[in-house]
Amino acid sequence: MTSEPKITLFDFPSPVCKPKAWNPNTWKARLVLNYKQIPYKTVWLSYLDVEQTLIKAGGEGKATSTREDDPSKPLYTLPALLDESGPQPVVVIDSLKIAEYLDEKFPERPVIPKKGRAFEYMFEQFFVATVGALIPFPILPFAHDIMDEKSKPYFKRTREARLGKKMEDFSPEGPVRDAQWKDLEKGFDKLAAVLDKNGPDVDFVAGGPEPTRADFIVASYLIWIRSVAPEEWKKRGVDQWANGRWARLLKRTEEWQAVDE
Ligand SMILES: N[C@@H](CCC(=O)N[C@@H](CS)C(=O)NCC(=O)O)C(=O)O
Repeated sequence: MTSEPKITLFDFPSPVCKPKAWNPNTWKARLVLNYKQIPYKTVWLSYLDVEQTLIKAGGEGKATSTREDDPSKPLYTLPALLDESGPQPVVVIDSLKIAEYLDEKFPERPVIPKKGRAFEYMFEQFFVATVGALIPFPILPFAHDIMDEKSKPYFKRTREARLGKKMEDFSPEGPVRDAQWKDLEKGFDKLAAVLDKNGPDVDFVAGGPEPTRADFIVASYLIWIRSVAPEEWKKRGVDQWANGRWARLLKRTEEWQAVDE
């Protein structure tokens, strides 16, 4: 008889996507758990239930950011992890903190290696500046459409406030959307140009045979885009971008993309 896993990952479900995990931030944690072969279960939450669930689990005071509409209030975000293996439950919020916690607790198959650690930390900022910043306008409307019904009005309102536009105007079909996707391709090309410095046939950012968290960051955003906007993914030929580098990364990380649904 196998016992219930002691580790829980909190994630956002999609009633439409297969698998139902779609969010890039939570994928960053899921890929790490899967890669490290740590038994865990998923608890699926609506955006509206994140705060009360994490507080109830023992995460009060651990929010890592503040609400945009009221910076005096904490903003509880996913991914979050609950570890009930010890005498006291431990709640960890934030994908980087989760990776650090898991590497500490399960040192095998580290995702933030001891060597080149500074570069590993720098990579996320480079990724956000080069690629991440170009994603919200073309992708958020698709993300909105595939998420659970209860989350939709909250997501729409908060993302419209963040980006200063009605969601209908984020990515109107035609020249505006076409230009956004071209820019996104160029951003990914800039990333590919840097990764090419590792030499031909090297798929992973740190240059070794095993992935690190940096690869899981890139893979998480690719999984996000492909799962919420599959038609656009095909139409824009993302599989062919950067000589197939991104399609290759998705293939190479496929074994860690399992979702317990
Ligand atoms: N730096 C955090 C970012 C997490 C994050 O922003 N999560 C979003 C997912 S879209 C969230 O949970 N937002 C809650 C909300 O908007 O209320 C991480 O890497 O975990």
